[in-house]
Amino acid sequence: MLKVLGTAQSRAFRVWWALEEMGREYERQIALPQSPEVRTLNPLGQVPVMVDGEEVLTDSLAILNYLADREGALTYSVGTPERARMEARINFVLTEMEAPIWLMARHGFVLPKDQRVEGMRPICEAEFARGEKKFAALLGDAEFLAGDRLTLADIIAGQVIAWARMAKMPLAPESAAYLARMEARPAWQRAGA
Ligand SMILES: N[C@@H](CCC(=O)N[C@@H](CS)C(=O)NCC(=O)O)C(=O)O
Repeated sequence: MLKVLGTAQSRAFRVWWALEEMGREYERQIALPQSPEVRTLNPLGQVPVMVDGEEVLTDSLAILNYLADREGALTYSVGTPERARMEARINFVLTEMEAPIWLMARHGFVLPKDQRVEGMRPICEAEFARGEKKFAALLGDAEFLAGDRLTLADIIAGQVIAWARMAKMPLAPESAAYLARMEARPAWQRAGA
């Protein structure tokens, strides 16, 4: 059976959520970044790590693409404009929304104390707010971020906005409403249970 290592607060959640949406059976192994069991599988020590039989896969986006392409779910066919548009939105979320939150987290609690830089929070909050404005413009009145159904773009955006709320960032109304829609999905709830 597929096994995915990580924690609910980590990027492993997005893989668990996608697997729940796909209705795939899998095993969750709670494992902290840089723990011995993670380092054995991933020299970077990062989660998520997915073990699929003999194969060990790392990086949340690589894992999500692998699963979605294999299952023909939560994505569009390779070589179509819909796929390119979905990937553009994923890249946008990762670079303009996830990156500032992750930078803030790194300097807030991830890095060893002597490597943290003071004063990152206001910079990262402002960058995230800029990203949120663009997110609201991309989303418009749509329910989902890339097309008329849930895709990997939502799987990533949903978790990133949930991280922002966890970090007590003030959410724009559009992001808050979008997050509420994602959190109401039974698969999200199962993934976080
Ligand atoms: N690009 C990677 C980043 C993975 C990553 O940084 N994971 C975090 C947890 S969410 C981690 O393990 N950090 C520990 C470290 O970088 O040492 C992905 O999307 O999976």
